[in-house]
Amino acid sequence: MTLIFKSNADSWADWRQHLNEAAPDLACRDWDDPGDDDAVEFALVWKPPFGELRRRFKNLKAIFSLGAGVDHLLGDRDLPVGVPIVRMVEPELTRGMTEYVVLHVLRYHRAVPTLEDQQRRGVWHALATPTAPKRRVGIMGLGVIGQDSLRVLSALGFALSGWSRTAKSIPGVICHHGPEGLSAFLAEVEILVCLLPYTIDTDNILNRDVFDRLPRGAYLINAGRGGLQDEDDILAALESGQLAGATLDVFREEPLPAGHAFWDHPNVTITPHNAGTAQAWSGAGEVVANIRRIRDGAAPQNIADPAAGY
Ligand code: NDP
Ligand code: OXD
Repeated sequence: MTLIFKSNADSWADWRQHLNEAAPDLACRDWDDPGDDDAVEFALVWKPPFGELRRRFKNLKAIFSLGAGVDHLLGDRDLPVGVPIVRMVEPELTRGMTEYVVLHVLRYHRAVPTLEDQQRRGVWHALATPTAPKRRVGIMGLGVIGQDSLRVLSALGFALSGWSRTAKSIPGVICHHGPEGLSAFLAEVEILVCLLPYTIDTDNILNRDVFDRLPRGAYLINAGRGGLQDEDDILAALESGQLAGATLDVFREEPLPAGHAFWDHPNVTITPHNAGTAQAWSGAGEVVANIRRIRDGAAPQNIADPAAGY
């Protein structure tokens, strides 16, 4: 059994160590190492060059994404045919995403940007801030990460809404779904958190039309994908005051180009696509468990659906 690894964003040494510990019988090799490509049955990858998986590895049994999102794979028109693509679902990636969501929700909820501005200007002014039950947070995307974020926000007492593609029922959360449910979802949301995958249906979904349906002065947090956001519309909504602030982890072009208007916008917080990262010490076991399922003739867990795009 051989696994090939490819990523410019994850540590090969780390993953190799933890894969070896979890499966001593699994030979692991880096994409650029010499070896027999026909022996490779599994690929663990982040943004492999388009066309290469199919061209090089004729005997693949599964492609494991190093990220929860699989848009970096499904965008490849020349993928191996009939090989399952497995999303990265591992507890520490989920935990990191939840940490990010809670951090930035609380930051807006407690008006930290305004307090920091006051400090810079030497102003002592005790802002009145409501407590969590009087603040409605809305999450777009009620999958693994959206639901874990809701769990922690719920423990903090926030009023919660959610939006997904198919209908959901989550205790303590007002759930909406589909394009027909979007307006009702947005109407009351003061802090909008986007945790959607990037698909044909979600392309540019964070646009003026959506911002206009939020209460005036709402906040946006996007940790899904850059392709979900219309960046000119975000700037216009910030300019008009329809959005009071935006925290963005993902961008249409990454790294965010020098000179982009987001860089020094006073109401934009930028993080460099590091909201959550799969941890080798935790994720390797998940990958190996799926490899064992495949070896036992079962289907791996967390297969992406190419038709749905996630
Ligand atoms: P899941 O596949 O578990 O959940 C996706 C959710 O999005 C589901 O609730 C799904 O609806 C919903 N959805 C998909 N398409 C639509 C649509 N057209 N309209 C409404 N809802 C839709 O994904 P995860 O929670 O694991 O991850 C979500 C995304 O987070 C990833 O795809 C990735 O882009 C991003 N991410 C970003 C990271 C970062 O560091 N910035 C790190 C990790 C992930 P339904 O429930 O009905 O299927
Ligand atoms: C992911 C990511 O999808 O890191 O996991 O963006």
